[in-house]
Amino acid sequence: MTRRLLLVNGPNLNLLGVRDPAVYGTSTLADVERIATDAAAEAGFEVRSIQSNHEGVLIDAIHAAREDCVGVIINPGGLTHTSVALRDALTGISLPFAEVHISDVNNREEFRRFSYLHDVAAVRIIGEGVDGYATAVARLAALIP
Ligand code: CA2
Repeated sequence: MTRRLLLVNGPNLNLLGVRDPAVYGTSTLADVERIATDAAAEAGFEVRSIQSNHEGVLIDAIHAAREDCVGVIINPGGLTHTSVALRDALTGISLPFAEVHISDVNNREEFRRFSYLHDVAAVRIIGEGVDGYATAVARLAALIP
């Protein structure tokens, strides 16, 4: 049976490639999902993708991953900096997860420097653009026996 990773993209990431190319580049969410899926296939995994602008929908998808996934790759968008609930969902399912940020959150506004996931993520990839999703998949896959 192919092992599965859940790819989670949070609020506003549906706008990728549509607005703000100077910060986030020109790739779309579909491109991101393909990059992650291809990297996962290289490592022998398949990917289920979800993007939502609603915190509860993201939390439900993370809970469901407990049933049939072996790890999670997540770009929580702005929820990175605000959401204890998302942190609790991710720690609650006891699966290793990778936190991805397309932009260099350490060199933008001060409020983007703090992440509620920073001390519980197995892998953190920051500021590599959309290729960071491939790095995150490879690094996470390497941790999964
Ligand atoms: O750099 C990242 O990947 C972020 O997680 C993206 C979030 C931002 O709130 C985080 O601080 C860093 C924003 C999601 C994308 O928002 C867009 C808005 C307009 C156009 C394209 C994307």
